[in-house]
Amino acid sequence: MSTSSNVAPNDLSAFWMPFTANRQFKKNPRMFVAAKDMHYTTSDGRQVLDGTAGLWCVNAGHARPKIVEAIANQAAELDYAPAFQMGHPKAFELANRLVDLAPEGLDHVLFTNSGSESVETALKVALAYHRAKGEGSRFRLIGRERGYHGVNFGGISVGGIVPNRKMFGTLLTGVDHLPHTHNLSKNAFSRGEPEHGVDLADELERIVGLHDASTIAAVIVEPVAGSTGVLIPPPGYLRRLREITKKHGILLIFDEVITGYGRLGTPFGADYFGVTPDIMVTAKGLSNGVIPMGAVFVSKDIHDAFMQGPEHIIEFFHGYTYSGNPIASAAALATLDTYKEEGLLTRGAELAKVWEDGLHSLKGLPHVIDIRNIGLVGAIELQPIDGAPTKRAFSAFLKAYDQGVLIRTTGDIIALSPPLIVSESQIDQIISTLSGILKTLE
Ligand code: PXG
Repeated sequence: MSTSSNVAPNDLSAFWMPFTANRQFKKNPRMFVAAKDMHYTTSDGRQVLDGTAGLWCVNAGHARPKIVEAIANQAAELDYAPAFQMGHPKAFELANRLVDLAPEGLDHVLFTNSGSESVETALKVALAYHRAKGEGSRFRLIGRERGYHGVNFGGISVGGIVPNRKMFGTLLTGVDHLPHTHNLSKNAFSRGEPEHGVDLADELERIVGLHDASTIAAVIVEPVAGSTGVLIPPPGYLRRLREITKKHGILLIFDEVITGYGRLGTPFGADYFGVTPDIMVTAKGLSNGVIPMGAVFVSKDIHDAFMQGPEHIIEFFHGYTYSGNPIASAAALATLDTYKEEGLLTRGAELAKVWEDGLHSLKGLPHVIDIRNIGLVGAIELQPIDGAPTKRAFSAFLKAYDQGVLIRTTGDIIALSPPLIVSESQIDQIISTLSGILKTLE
């Protein structure tokens, strides 16, 4: 059957694709034309199992009926309402639902359209909060090496991605970085949280000692660093960051763009690790990846610090044309319904053991130098080819795609994060496909 959607376009040059090897892709394009539940359909009619939930976002699986219906209905009923000085009911309903779901104390929500925008929003809230409290000398932001916080200037400044630091000029000033916690020589092949490295949290004390607490506004970390290859913190590490930040009046921001909405087998990473930040950054799984949306949770203390002065004054000079957009709000509400009805926000915990055993069965295969897992996230780190880093993992990606499984690679690390509806037999399929591929890699 030929429909307009499964005919490949004949000129791919105009679209400059994001984070893609454009010239290579356009010589040999890989196109999806449809998706349902755990599978994509390619333009040549093949089924591909989604081992990555899109880009870590389609947590409830593809084309889920409630979400599809909610979007269609909302588009017909109220397609857009101005976001500034006007409201519509679903944004308020969504904020209430999110606050109920979030760790206790995170009582207010600002809406954005992406993880990157959520990060910028969180950093700006942090800076403006201290100013509102009369501590405007707190201007410094502390991130972490190998942290990924999206692509905007604040996010790439606090992030620890080398190409970003190399390519885009001076970035924000007044930023420092914690060391990352990845340590293959001590922690390779750990199951779940790795044993060594909790002391790396004490580096924050060193940074505070260097700059003085009175200059530091916030620390931002991903509870589990996703994009740079699934770097899992050692037990007690995040708790220690919480203690140190609290002691010095520094805000702690968790970037939960990946760890939010069930990825670790709990609603949020904060729940998994039993540590509540002052600000929690989310996106992706909030709307199941279907419509761009992000949400930034803040504590009552932060919110209330802004609610002063004359009532006609705008309290926080920030927001987007599409903050809390009606269709995105409807999609997110239907996503939360789907998560709840199917128990998806905790399903990762039920599957974690099967997932872990499957992944670690790949130990000993050629080039595999580490395997990591937590919740429904996994990573297989490969020894890079001498002089050609990333090539080995990318060739695994291409082979997996040909064999009907979508994986992600970052550097020479294979990252896996299937939708939370994945079945045990689909986990087997991911593992057995990878097993076959790892045996044949150059
Ligand atoms: N923070 C974190 C922790 C992220 O993982 C962002 C912010 C930015 O979100 P947006 O929506 O602006 O892209 C992210 C995004 C990958 C991959 O394969 C990861 C992301 C995006 C695309 C691919 O690792 N993370």
